[in-house]
Amino acid sequence: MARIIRQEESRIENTLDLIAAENHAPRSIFEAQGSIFSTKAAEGYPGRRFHAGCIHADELESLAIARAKRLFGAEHANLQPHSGVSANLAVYFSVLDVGDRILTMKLSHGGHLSHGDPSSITSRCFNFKHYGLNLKTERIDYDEVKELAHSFNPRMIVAGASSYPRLIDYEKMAEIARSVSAYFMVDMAHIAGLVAAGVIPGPVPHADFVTFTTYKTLNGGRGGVILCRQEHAQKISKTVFPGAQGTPSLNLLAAKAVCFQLALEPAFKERQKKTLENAAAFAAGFEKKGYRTVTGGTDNHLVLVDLRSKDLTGVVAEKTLESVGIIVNRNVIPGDPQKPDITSGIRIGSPGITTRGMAAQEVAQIVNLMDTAMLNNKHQDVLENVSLKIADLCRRFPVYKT
Ligand code: DSN
Repeated sequence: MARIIRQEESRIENTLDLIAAENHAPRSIFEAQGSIFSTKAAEGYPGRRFHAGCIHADELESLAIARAKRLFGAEHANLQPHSGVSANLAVYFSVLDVGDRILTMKLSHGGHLSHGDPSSITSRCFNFKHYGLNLKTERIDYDEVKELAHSFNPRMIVAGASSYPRLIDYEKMAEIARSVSAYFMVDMAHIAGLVAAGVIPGPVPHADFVTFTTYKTLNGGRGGVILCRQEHAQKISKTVFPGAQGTPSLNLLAAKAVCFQLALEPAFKERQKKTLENAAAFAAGFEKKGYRTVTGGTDNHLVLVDLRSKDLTGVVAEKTLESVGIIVNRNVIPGDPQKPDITSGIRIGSPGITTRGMAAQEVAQIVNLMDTAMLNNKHQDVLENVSLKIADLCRRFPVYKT
């Protein structure tokens, strides 16, 4: 295991992470995650535990909750969900009955598996209908959402996406939900860091429930969070524990507390601004080289590049880029004729390289190198040359200084 861990450290230092769902957490996060709190049993909540010896666990969880509420201006926070999917399941089960109708964004247009994709267990518990993007504008079609809301009459409407490069109008979605007496939930996993920093509008004032994970733009470790209005607090608490989970992972809660404190500091806001700037630079760079980007740009941390103008597929691009030290994921684009394991696109995220300290100048260089590698995917000599340049960039911008 020691060898495997060292090799992973080396892979992280020596490759560029452009996966939109990832980031490079500071070592303080790992220290909290690997701390003595890793084994304490603590079923329940602060002051109401089913195990003794929770004096410090209670202090930890209370501090983490206070920081989460302050960071997002939320009335109530539950930090116990082990992951984003667990958080989403807990919200569904807190106020809905099995078989109830939920309206969400479809996975192939940028949604998430746990928003009722047929392959997800969520689809076996509830009756989902999906809204998509307008294929001309590639934006959420709020008129379609409204029409579906009125014909389907859902008990919950969900907004939030894994590969949507634009802002979501939460006010409009909340209004639609209200008009059919549905709960409104937002899954802001991807953009939680941008929202925490206030560099894009957030959903908390508009939604009954907001879920997210802490390891993406927010730059913490793995784990899920639920924010909600006070009126739903008790139902959420009961659904998470004892409903769906036993003892919380206190070490992950400790990491969440560290993550929220770091996100409250001014340097975090600056970095999130740069994350937006770098994503915009990726979009402009690819457009300039004759690639089409979905929606023609981005308002957040990610860019979806349509590779069809270059006769490439996502899978070829992903493998080629990995071979030169650039980590991206293939991604379906709206209306993609290719299957999800091939795809016509790649998704590019700016959080990882921004955390390394890179700016627009480096983004321009990375776009050049990506273009060269993808267009020369059968030319080993070209690929080797690109690899050397990526290795040099990684050396100049280390993830961990020590
Ligand atoms: N939701 C996945 C993604 O966006 O890649 C990761 O959690």
